[in-house]
Amino acid sequence: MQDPLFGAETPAIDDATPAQQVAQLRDVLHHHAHQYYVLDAPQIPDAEYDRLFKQLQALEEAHPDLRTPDSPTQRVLGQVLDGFTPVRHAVPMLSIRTETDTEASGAVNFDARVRRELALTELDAPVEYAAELKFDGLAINLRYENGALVQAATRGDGEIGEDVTQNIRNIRQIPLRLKGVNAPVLEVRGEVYMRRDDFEKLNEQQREQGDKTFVNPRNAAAGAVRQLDPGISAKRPLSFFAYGLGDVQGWDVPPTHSGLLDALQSFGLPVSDKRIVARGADGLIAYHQAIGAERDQLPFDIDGVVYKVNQRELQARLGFVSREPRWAVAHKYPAQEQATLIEGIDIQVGRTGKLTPVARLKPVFVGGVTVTNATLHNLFELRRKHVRVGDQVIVRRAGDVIPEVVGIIAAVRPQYVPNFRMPTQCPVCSSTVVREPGEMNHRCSGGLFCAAQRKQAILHFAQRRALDIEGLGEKLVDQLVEGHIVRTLPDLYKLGVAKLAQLERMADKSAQNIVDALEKSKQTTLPRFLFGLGIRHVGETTAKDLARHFGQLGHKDDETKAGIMNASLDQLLAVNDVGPVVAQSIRTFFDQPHNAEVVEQLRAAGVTWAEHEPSAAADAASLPLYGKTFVLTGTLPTLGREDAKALIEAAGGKVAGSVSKKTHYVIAGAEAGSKLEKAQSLGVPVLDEEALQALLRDGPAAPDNAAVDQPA
Ligand code: 5U1
Repeated sequence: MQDPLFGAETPAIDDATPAQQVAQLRDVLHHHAHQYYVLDAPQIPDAEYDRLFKQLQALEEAHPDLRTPDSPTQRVLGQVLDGFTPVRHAVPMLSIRTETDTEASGAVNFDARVRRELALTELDAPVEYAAELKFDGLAINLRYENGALVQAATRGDGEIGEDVTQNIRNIRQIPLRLKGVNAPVLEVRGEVYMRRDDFEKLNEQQREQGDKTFVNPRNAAAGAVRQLDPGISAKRPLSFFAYGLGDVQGWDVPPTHSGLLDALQSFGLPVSDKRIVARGADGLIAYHQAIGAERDQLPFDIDGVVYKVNQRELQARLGFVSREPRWAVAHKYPAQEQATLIEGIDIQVGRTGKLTPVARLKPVFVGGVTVTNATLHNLFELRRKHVRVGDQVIVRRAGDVIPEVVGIIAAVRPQYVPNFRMPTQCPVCSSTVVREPGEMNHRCSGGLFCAAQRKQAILHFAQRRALDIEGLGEKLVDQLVEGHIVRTLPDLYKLGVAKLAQLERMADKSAQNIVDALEKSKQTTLPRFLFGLGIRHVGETTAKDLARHFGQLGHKDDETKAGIMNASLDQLLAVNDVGPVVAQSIRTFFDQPHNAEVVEQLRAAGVTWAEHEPSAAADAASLPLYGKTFVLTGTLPTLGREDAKALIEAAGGKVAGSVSKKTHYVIAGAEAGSKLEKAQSLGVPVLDEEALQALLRDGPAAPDNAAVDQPA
């Protein structure tokens, strides 16, 4: 029999007593939930997890006395409450001193204070700190007794919080049972938060259903935790990071904070891997700057970083002032929300004709940049937020997400201003504006007749992930469309140096570069081409799936393209992840004669894709990395992540987001994180960029990859 924890086979539990079977199934399910939700490295298919889960449910049904609160089956239960029960914290939940000086001096001041309090002189060594992220969420105390989660409470006023156990049980990342520790009492403190992508998805859903949207991930998370109906709470995707302790009985707390975080992680709790041990003010400054540079790319909001004196013994010497420890500080970053004034509301027309109301703002510095525009999404959203010209509003800019108006500061509304109305004609081409029944968005009906849609369509086609036409940016496209030089995509390939050189601020050399870039872009791949056409709902992944699927039917090159263009709805529905909406959108696109014509004209202009494009199964199988799965981690010396991914895929390989036993290679660069550790623990070969290049050139050396070096 395979190891029941790792094998996909059913554990051999049939001979065991029901109690043993239940215990074994729980262990297996806890293990796989941890792999999936915390480590992002699933080891068994979802269907297998579901099967084991149902097996456990059936056993518990037959033997109710074996049901315990820490069973994985007990997560999404609970009843609608009238209110939350107060909980007195065994150890008060303290707050943290905030350093609002967002410059390096903030770290210098903290270090100086710590040294002064500890009576250290210049001759003493730098103080050691544990540095971690300051998550923008809601603080929670998790109480484990004998290893099982028995209670979760909010911070409240620090002395008395609220019992939110049944909602917290819905957070899959939070273990119901700790691994390897059975202390009579172990309280873990940390932050419940919502990832940015989960927040965007949740708001998109709310918008589609005409429901109220959430202001920011923190409010959405706090609302979900304090939701009286656990059924509603369970639908709000929450995450958790542990960062400290409350009451502890019967466990030897490690002597350093960094050691404590490592221990919590080993118990199966999620702890952010963006933590370091830093020495002195210089170490803190470097950390603050490095995380600041990465902040926009993090999958969740942070409002700063936290520095803690690492040695607990020194923490004890430093003590507290009011409710804040002297040994910790939260060093802030510029706020991601600011108040400003709406000076006007403009309408932007997108690639698909969608009309988006955009607030013109009094410039405001938010999230590290000056923002002058912010989306209001659509008329319904705008109305729900009661936004009008002249209002003082809160603007949010976090991550790569476009800035948005999250709400008005109602108290400062000036005198009566009429409600905003959507135009009945497109502000760009004057075509009729329509809104289909049940749709929240207004659209221009002008299609490619509309210059705004044409501009966006060209920029989409030219972008790096599509035809990658270097130099064809917004300003040039504006000139080309407004000067009636380019009306359709194929017109791009009629551009010559002489024509381009006549444009404003266009030197001969630049014109030649554009022509060269256009020429180069003609050698593309079918997925890039399909994505570049801008078919509604066809992103990069769907474009790849389409190319692969129709390629597998035996078509080559033009035949594959024709196969897609002529596919019936049923044939399209047979493609991986293509549902009715996407299939209909593809059909509608190619049913329009002018779209089919654009494709033919692009082909006639010389746009082509390589014969060995991995769209045909036979071709794909002969590619050097066919059937190999890669995971990328860290920063490679010369290749960007997208470049490395494109090279691997062009050679027939696949790039996955997490490491599992099925991963063939992990490509690791500088500052590789937990994925590297995971690869090493599973014995997955780890390569650097040079080895990747060799692999791309020569393919795997031997069937068992024996020649691949494993870095120490
Ligand atoms: N990462 C982290 N966030 N945070 C918040 N650590 C941390 N520690 C805190 C708080 C309020 O308080 C302790 C220093 C008591």
